[in-house]
Amino acid sequence: MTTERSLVLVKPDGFRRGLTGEVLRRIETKGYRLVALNILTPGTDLLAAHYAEHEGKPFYGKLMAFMSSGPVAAAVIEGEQCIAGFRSLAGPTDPTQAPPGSIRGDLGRDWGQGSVENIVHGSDSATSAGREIGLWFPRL
Ligand code: D4T
Repeated sequence: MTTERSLVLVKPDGFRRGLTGEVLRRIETKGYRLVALNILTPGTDLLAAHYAEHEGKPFYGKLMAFMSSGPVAAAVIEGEQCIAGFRSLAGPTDPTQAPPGSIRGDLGRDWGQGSVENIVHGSDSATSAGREIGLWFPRL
């Protein structure tokens, strides 16, 4: 087993609705360790780097507008298989389809805004985690 780190974001919808503590509670209750925490409103450069793989896609503009609409809570979490483990806690991308019990299923919904507001982001691979932690926590 190798200890992994993952980047978790409580997105602007989750932060605005006061759900940061609930998300962190689920992470800690699962048994993962919090390594770093920061509250910030991400700028365009950081978001463009974070979402580089989505540039040019039809939802890119709305995604960028949503993600820069207010503060996010960025966290680095740690634990064996925490990348897959947190993706499982979060549930699938679409909060309407995400099952009850998952963060997106319990806390998220479609607000009719045209952008997917789904409470959290979690890195999807070890490569992404390394890249994303470097972007959001350059001094870590
Ligand atoms: P993130 O990266 O935010 O954890 O989300 P996912 O890993 O679950 O989903 P993703 O990378 O496919 O999408 C990134 C981000 O874009 C939004 N999105 C996605 C959107 O607004 N419209 C869409 O059609 C899709 C596919 C939601 C998450």
